[in-house]
Amino acid sequence: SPAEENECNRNFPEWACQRKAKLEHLNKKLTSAVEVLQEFAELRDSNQDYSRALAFRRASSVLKSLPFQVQNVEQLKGLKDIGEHVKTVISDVLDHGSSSEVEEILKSEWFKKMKLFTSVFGIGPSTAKAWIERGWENLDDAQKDGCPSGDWRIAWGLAFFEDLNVPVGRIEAIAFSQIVQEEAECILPGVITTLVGGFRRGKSQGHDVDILLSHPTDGAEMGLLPKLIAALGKRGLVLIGHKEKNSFRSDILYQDFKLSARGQLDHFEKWLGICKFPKSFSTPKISKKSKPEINQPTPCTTDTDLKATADSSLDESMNELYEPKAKKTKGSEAIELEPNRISAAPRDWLARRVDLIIAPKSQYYYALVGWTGSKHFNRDARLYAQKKLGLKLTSHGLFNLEKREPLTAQSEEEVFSHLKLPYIDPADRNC
Ligand code: 8DG
Ligand code: MN
Ligand code: MN
Repeated sequence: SPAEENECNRNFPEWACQRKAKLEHLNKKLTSAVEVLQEFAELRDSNQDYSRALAFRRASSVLKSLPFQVQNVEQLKGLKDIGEHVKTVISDVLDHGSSSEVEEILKSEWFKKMKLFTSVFGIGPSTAKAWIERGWENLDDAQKDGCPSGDWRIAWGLAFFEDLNVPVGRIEAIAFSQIVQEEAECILPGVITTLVGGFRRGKSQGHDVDILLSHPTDGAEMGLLPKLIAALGKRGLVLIGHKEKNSFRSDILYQDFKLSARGQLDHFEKWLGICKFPKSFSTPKISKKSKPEINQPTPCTTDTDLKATADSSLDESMNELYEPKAKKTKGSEAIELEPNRISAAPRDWLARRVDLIIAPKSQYYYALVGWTGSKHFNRDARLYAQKKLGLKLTSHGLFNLEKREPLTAQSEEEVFSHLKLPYIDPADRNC
């Protein structure tokens, strides 16, 4: 009833991180319209401020958490994140089935090109804009140019564009993370492997596979990543990738309150890359014969010679193995040649984006919240922590900048209780 709805709006929690937002909600038609406006603003204003995009993001986040289906804009009375612009769009969708403003954006050549270009791994809005300015119409134009930036992500992102734009299924993601778990367990017994990102929020598909690794003993995780990549490489699962060293520094963290200019980026040791997922990953055998094999301990590919290379020398040899040969010659032509040759060859695997993140146990539960997302959940929780509690929240921890001390957590629940927030299940963080 209208009275109940008004009551509900009055009590509606101000922050997205205080609300439950499931994947399946009641206002999808409205949120998909608002999200087009958000995406358009995000792409257009990429080098200025995101405030317009953010306003749309907040509005769609509110719609996702509403306990009723909106049939009339009157029902939105009292909800502070739903402004006049959004109300107009919603009325249009409710009255005519679509919004003319949204339809115009979807039809615009600029938007179509920006969407296409930014869907390439390694391409953000500013590069996409530069490509449009050069008069490029499609990915062939970019291919022809031979990736002059020399960025391995763009070269491989273009070469495997089709594979990478087929959504990763949940079954594949689980199959891969089980292999990661097995290999990591051989290298570092007791390792904790968690499938994070959208899959942990219950999504059935994603654009990549995010896996967070840790160990009950703080510091034991050091040195795991290069060995893990080598082991996955030995199993023929690695195509290309790049390791980032841990760059977390508490002295810098405590210097000022600015929520990192790098946005969601953190300082964990990680590997961002492209893996080869055998096609069998997405069609797991269900024959009786294969069943017992699953429970048997899988032989490790990690053998003694692999262990022997586990020190500093490994970094060098790994780069040779998993980066384009051209890295040495610096020739842009060679960078482009290698991925194209591989992508054109007949193959029984799909290229898939994978993020492997290493967190020490002392930061693990914050890393878990951060890497579970959603991005908007993180953004909102960080802003809430700053504005409401005067604390700085990142994927590394929750910090009191005045006392110069972190609030440590031994569980995800404790992260929420430090934040004075009700615990929100990962499936309810799709805001
Ligand atoms: P999708 O892959 O299903 O499309 O969506 P997703 O899984 O929610 O997004 P994602 O881009 O894979 O990122 C997963 C979460 O990780 C997201 O909420 C943001 C968070 N995150 C951090 N630190 C970093 C970082 O340094 N880089 C990136 N890309 N994401 C980070 O907490
Ligand atoms: Mn993801
Ligand atoms: Mn990711």
